[in-house]
Amino acid sequence: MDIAVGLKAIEPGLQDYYQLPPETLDERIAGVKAKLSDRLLILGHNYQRDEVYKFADYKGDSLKLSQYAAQQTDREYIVFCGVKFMAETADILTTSDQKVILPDLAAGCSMADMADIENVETTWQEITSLIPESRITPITYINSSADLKAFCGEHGGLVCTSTNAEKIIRWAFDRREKILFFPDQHLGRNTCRRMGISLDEMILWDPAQPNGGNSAEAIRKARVLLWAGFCSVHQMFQPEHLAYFRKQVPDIKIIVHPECSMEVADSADLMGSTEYIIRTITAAPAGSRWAVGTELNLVNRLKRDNPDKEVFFLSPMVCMCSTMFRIDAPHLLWSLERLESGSIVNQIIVPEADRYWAKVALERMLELA
Ligand code: CIZ
Ligand code: SF4
Repeated sequence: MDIAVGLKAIEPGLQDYYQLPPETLDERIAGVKAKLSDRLLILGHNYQRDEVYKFADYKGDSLKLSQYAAQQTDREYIVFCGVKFMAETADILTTSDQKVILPDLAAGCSMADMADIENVETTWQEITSLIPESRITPITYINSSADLKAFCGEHGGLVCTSTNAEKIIRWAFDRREKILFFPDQHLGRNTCRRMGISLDEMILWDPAQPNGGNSAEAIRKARVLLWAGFCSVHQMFQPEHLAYFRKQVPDIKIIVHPECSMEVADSADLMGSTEYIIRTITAAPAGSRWAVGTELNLVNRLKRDNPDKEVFFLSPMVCMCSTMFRIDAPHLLWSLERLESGSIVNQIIVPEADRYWAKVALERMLELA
């Protein structure tokens, strides 16, 4: 915590909030929420720390949160306890009078940063010099910046989340025979394999190399072009961790997120988004045993909420998303009290140039979801 305090002292006035005891932070957050009442909506992603998650009016994965944000046309302020691409999505889907606030602007996503518009445009030129654009659909995981969503919208593509990736990929294959999937290779590969697409129909696209490191023939032949991005949190889960639980815990069921590697996903019993993981464990019979491969805050919450089951974290390492972790009670209170005093801090505004097509890409997804 002390390291975090040191890093966070840069915002004017924020440092004082780190001197407050947890009870005071709680009381004051609850106080501002009561005062701003219906003008305010706090959204909380499943990976958030409990100290802020407990104040969220609505909780869930990025799909649920974006659908909900789109319906709340009467809330003036939407404070997003999550990461930047989620706040951008909320800004795109809400009206121009509504303000979306990210309590700490450093809450990004290292996976989202693995694809940027210059690289994606270069990639697209390389691909479409070999294949007509009418034969390939760009799909971006929601974990991506707004300009990449706009790119997909403009080129006949769309957004997906871990909850709906299969549906979205099916939609794309109904229209065109190939997909370019970014930034997460694992979600793309794991989902396509479950749809019966074999590994030899997929190529990995390394944007640092000409033609992604592939021959022209391989590009012409592939059905699925997977951007070489990954989540550093989920890639920490290893097949040995699954082997350990299978050996040590009788009747263990292993459930993992599709951002895990193919080797991990293949050895697991079940794979799905955070909402799927929560639903599955909540509905599981008392006494059942689960090892879960996703972000640690969520797994700890599952343990607490399911005392009649045994829930284990799948790795001996601490697989915590350090950017999700940045939204803490001092930042939440700081941004709320600024709002209360009439000044908006850390507003997320998607540039007009990206807004239209990013919204098209998101709405295509939301219609299918
Ligand atoms: O879609 C999301 O919210 C993320 C990033 C993970 C998940 O599976 O919920
Ligand atoms: Fe990004 Fe991974 Fe963190 Fe999710 S867990 S926000 S993909 S870095």
